[in-house]
Amino acid sequence: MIQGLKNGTYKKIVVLTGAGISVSAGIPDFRSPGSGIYANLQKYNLKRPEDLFTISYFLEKPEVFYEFAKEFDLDSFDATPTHFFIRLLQDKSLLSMNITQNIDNLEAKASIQDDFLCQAHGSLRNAFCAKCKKEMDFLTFKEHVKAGAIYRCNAAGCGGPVKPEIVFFGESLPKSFFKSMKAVEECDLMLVMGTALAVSPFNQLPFFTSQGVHQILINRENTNATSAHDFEKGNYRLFVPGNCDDTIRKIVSDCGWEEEFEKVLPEK
Ligand code: CNA
Repeated sequence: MIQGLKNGTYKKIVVLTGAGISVSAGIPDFRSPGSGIYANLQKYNLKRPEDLFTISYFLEKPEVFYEFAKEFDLDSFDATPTHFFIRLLQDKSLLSMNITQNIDNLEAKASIQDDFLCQAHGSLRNAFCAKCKKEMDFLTFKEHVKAGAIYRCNAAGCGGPVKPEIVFFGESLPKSFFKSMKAVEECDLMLVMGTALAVSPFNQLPFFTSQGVHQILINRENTNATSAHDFEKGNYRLFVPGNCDDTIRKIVSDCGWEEEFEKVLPEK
């Protein structure tokens, strides 16, 4: 399959990404044992780690998410070599769509254009009232987070807590996610990187490619919680274990793209 990248077999590549591709930037993922966010939430006394990102819990106790958000200034992180590899695919007109679960906006820092990007779980660009959905001022939301104060909706009679435009458990995905299905159906290669494929409906996307389309999982672990997600099964799937930045550098070298890759990487 890697050979197919080199010899130009694949021209409509869909790249599915998750929190693992931003780990080398310094942003923890959810589920990595020990270092993941879910393993480090003891102080919040949650019944389930997912509660922190669940809409019903947020409406009841917004202060917990606000306290958590105060610890993370996602503006301060830089895109990783893996993000820049996706940008290289874009520059080579091989990228059909990068569908990401990430909300950190590192794609923009790697100059991946909005036309080639679907942020399936939203992003940290806008803020909305969690109750009446009124758009609120994002900078004011950030200021409140910094100050440890809950920003409340100013619509008459509402007063709901304001949250960033990231999709919480229990909320619908943006329309752009469903639009991106066309790219999935038409792709000739699916690259899946840095995700446990544990969140539905995103984790259903690999089932919507045409029959026999090659799919490569680049991840520290196989996503084999269900056999349907096992990338070591089926002769059109390949699991490449390891850190995605390392695998990306190997692919770049195997394809002879080192010079082009160095050009898109930021200067050290
Ligand atoms: P996850 O469930 O935490 O899974 C991450 C996967 O990446 C795991 O299988 C890890 O083994 C793997 N992994 C970790 N580091 C690396 C690495 N360097 N190289 C290769 N693989 C690695 O996260 P998912 O993205 O699968 O779950 C979806 C959630 C996570 C979405 O709703 C996101 O919004 C949410 N999330 C996003 C961010 C972010 O935007 N950076 C951070 C944390 C969580």
